[in-house]
Parts: sequence; structure tokens; C-alpha cells
Amino acid sequence: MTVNTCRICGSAVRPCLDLGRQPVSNAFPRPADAGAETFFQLAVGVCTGCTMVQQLDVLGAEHMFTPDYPYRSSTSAGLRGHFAEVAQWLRETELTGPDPLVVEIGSNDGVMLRSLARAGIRHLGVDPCVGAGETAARDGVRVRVGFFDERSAAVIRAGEGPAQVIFGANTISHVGDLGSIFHGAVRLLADDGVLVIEDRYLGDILAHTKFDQIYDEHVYLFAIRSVRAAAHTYGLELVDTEPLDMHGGAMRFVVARPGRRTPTARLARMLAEEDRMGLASPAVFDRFRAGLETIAKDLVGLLTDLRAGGSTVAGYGATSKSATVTNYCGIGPGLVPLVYDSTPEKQGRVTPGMHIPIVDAARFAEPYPDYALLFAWNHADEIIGRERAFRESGGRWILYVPDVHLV
Ligand code: DWN
Repeated sequence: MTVNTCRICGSAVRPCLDLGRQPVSNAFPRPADAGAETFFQLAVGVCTGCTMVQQLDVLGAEHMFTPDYPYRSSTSAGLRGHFAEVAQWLRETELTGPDPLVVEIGSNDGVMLRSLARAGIRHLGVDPCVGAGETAARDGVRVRVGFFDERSAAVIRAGEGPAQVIFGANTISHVGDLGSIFHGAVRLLADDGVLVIEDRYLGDILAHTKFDQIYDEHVYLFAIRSVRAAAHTYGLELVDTEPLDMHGGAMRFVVARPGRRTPTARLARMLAEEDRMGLASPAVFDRFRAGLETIAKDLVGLLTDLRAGGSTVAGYGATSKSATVTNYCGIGPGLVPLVYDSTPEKQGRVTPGMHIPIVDAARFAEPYPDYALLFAWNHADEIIGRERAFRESGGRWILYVPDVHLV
């Protein structure tokens, strides 16, 4: 359903970017089913009231977060390390009282909660994806299959008591009905508890032209000012923010009940910096659009020249982000004949919309292509480091944010 008023505050939304007709980014069809996919118009706008950047036409959650949702957070060593640190940080700061409860919204394969489970901390993951939940359960993580909202929060509170911490990494921005998350948090949080949100940061996306961070699941692109406004709208208060390296640039937002925590000096400083960047202004989005059009032209130009010159090219990482890049730029098997990925659930399938075959990343060297287009640029250090033999054998990586370049 296309909106022209803000889902949060009801003010007018000013359209600012249209990335065209796009498929469900994590629906990897079997080759025989390619062509029968769901598409939608990927366009975002800025709320003229609370400044929340949001998609205009949002797919229902049932199209995106199916029981066989293929993404697994634990695939990356970098992410495993990050979430182990999160668990440690929570233990040292928020979970010091008697028998605290942690609830994670979108616990995926238990990458964060497994550390807390091992430490004997009371926890519950809430996730609609059955396969990911089964993996988490094998690691001793308690999972409730389903969506987190006001109703499920009330059930959890009745059964388990209030939560000291509600945590959501890369999930809260995925929920069109943001109010359902915040109302649920209001129901479930202990009086002195915190809702910790980790998500991509609009400032980083705009500054580095990370246009592929815009896809179906990212209904909202969070900024400090807009998250502060949303928390206020739903009866909570943003009290701290902290930049994170996760996924190549993100932000942690700490939210509490009003008046329960003193907002930090860091929050005030970062909010002032953000205001100086003018994130909600039309000029910033005009620059972003010009930047992404240059990337699209340069990338297609490079791939076309390489293929015309007889070079072999493969993609690396069948990311959700790559759906936006390939479908916006029109990159199909003619330019990139296959994509390597380590996720068994994606192998043997084809990419959404452009139908590039996905092959086990263990076969990357059989033989190496001349060039590898790194769709998983957010894991560049990890992947380029592990696949160092590729470069040693003469191969070159193609990266496309913040501009098209070879490494
Ligand atoms: O917000 C979201 C983020 C957290 O995860 C979701 N909406 C969906 C997903 O986005 P993504 O698919 O763009 O995430 P990644 O982490 O960039 O995906 C990396 C892909 O690359 C995975 O399919 C796994 C693959 N991979 C690989 O083949 N070898 C990853 C690594 C690290 C590797 O070494």
C-alpha cells in the first residue's frame, strides 16, 4: 500500500527517491520458479514532521519474513564477534540485578542470545523464521516463533515478568507498524529497563552512497532525530546513541521510559552533528541520487567492458542489498554469470528478479574468475582476507560503494 502520510506522526511525506520495480530481496527462487515473483515499487520519502525516512510502498511482512527466510546472522565471523561483545556489554551494564530477563526481537539463529544462554541468563528470542529459530534452539536459545507486537509482549510479560532489556538488531526498521514494536516495549519493559536498537544509520548511508541498503525489508532508514521523535510519540525516550561498525556502519539507539535515565552528552553532541548534516533536506537526497546514478553507470560500464574483453566475472555474496543493485542497474547473468555464497539455503537458487545462479562459495577457486563483484562489501575485510589466494592468483575485487573501484 502506497502512503503519502507518515506512518508514525501522520504528517505529509515528501517523496525523495525512486529505485524502480524491485523483488522481495530475500526470496531466492528455484530456477524453475523464477519469473513468478512478487515485485513492488521501491521508493522512499522524508516525513515533513518527524523527519523519518520511510518507504512509500511497503510489502506485507508475510512476503518478506517467511518461515524459510534464508538469511543467517552467524554466517559472518565479524557479526559473531560483534554480537558476543553486545552480550558481554549487556551483562556488564544492564543485567547486573537479580534474575534479569532479556528479550530479543528478531533473534535469527541466536547469534547474540547464545552467549547469554550459556551464561545462564533468562532470555527469550522472538522471530517468525522457523528455520533460524531451530538453529538457535539447538544452541540452547529459547525462541518464541512469531512477530513481536503489543499482544505478544503482553503474553511474554504475563508468563515471564518484565524485561530488563529488549534488544533488536537490524529488525526494528523492518517493521512497517513501528508503533506495534514500541507499544510492545512499553508493555514489556521493566520500569528501569532499556530498549536497545541497532540498525543502519541514515547519515552513513547518505554520506557513502550506500544505496543498496535501501530494499524491501528496510521500511525505515533511522536517523537520531527521527528515532528520538518516534520514541517520544510512543511514550518512550531516546537516552543514548553510539556509532557501530556493524554491517559497515550502523548506530546503537538506547531508549528508556521517560525520565528514568539522564540523556547522555554524547546523544546531544551527535544530534547536533546530525542536524548540521541536514539529513532531511532535499539537497542531500539530490546529491545521493546523483551519486548512485554515477555508480550504476560506472558499474554497468565496467562489467560490460570486462565481459566484452573476454574476462570472467562472478558475484560474491548473494546479499539482500544485491537485489537493489542488480535490479536497479539491470545486471543479470549476461554481465555476472553466477554469484558465490556460503549460505546453503541460497545455493542452487537464483537471485531475486535478475535470476543469477547462486553457487557454494567453497567453489570460488574452481577456477577463480578474473574479477569478483563484492556484493557483501560490508564484510570486505573478512572476505578479502580469507580469500587472499584470489588476489595472489591475479584476481581483482570490484567494489561499488562509495564509488566503483578495484582492489
Ligand atoms: O538487515 C539485514 C541484514 C542484517 O542482513 C537484513 N535485512 C538482511 C541481511 O542483509 P544482507 O543479506 O545484505 O546481509 P549480509 O550480511 O551482507 O549478507 C552477506 C551474504 O554473503 C550472506 O548471504 C552470506 C554471504 N557470505 C559469504 O558467502 N561468505 C558472507 C560472508 C561473511 C562470507 O564470508
